[in-house]
Amino acid sequence: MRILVLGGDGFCGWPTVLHLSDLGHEVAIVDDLSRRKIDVELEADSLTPIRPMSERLAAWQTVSGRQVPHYNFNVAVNYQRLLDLLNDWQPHAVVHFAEQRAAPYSMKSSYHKRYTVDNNLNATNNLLAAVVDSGRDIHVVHLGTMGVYGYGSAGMQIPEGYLTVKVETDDGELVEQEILYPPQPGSIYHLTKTQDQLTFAYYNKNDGVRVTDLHQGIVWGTQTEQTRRDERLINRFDYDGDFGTVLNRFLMQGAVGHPLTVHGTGGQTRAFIHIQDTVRCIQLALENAPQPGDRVQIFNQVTETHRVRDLAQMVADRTGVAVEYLPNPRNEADENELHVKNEQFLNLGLNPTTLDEGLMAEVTDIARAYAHRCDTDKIPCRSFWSRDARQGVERGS
Ligand code: USQ
Repeated sequence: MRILVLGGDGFCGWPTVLHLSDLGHEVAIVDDLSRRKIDVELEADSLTPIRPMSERLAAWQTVSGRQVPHYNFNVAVNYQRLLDLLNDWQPHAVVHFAEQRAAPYSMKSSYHKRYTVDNNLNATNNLLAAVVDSGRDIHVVHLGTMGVYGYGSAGMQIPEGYLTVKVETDDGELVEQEILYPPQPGSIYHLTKTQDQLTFAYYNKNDGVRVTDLHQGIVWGTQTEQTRRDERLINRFDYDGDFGTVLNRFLMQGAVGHPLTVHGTGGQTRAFIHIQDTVRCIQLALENAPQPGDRVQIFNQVTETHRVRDLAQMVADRTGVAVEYLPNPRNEADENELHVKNEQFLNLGLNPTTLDEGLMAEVTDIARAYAHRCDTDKIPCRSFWSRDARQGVERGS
């Protein structure tokens, strides 16, 4: 297959590119390197020493013998370049990661809210409009988020995208309908992903665009089979207060002896997946495309759920570092239950990497190995969901 990966330089995009290329697919990257520019803005680097794009690609060619071209432009802005590329390169599928993906970054200021909305919504709309304009039957695979659902339910398992509801007609008759699960975004970033869902539903209905939307949980881990092959291929590892996600932050904090930063009571339950399983899920989604005329296909891309405080305890037990309960900079429920369906990927053959297997390897191979690159000043979360949250953190309560 010819597969264009939008956002192929990022944390999920880069290992996906290598995984698909290694399988023998023809892969090309579109990426404006905006994630690296945000590192400059935040004065925070990946814990792992990621190499410049040209060096990464040259290393991959040396290691695998495969060439991956890189096109440097912004899909949210450069519509014509995107359309020309679809027409010239003629991909069978496009994997869309080209969105700002950090909830805290999206909440930092009105600038960051507006940037996230402009970038994410325009990237998705440009892609779909270009697919239609090209007249080609291109399968769009999008990386969405579990956060579109909120993190609770009315006591049932969160379904994979669609909910069957019974509504009463004017005659008092009960009729069944299938609707998108009611969106409940918890940040401006998550809001953009809920809006993406409507955009997909519209282009699917109006133009028959074939779309798979992957509602992914929090990714942990760093390396995949391919990124491990040469240090120049190493994946990024974010630990700062904006882009670092909870489990990878705890692993790094454990490695450098920093108290583990639990927000609030740590009773938040979230869904997780290892980066190796992410790339496998993208492969499975590409291999199992919806048929022409099918509605948007939605998979929950998660393998296990955990409470934040339990994760902190797990890392504390393995590293001997203390757990610290901090005022929560976010506006989120203190405690929640989370039951999520994920049968579709399991039925397609996903064999999950579990925390039990991978946790200590991650601490030693990555977090400890690169601990000398950590700037502990970048660990605290300095993005607040509201004035009250900021004051709470400043008061320390
Ligand atoms: N948390 C802590 N301590 C920390 C960092 C986070 O207690 O040091 C807590 C947060 O308050 C939150 C939970 O851990 O309750 C998860 O936070 P996170 O930063 O790991 O994840 P989140 O902001 O939700 O976003 C991440 C990715 C995003 C993806 C999403 C999947 O950045 O791209 O869509 O996970 S999900 O969470 O399932 O919506």
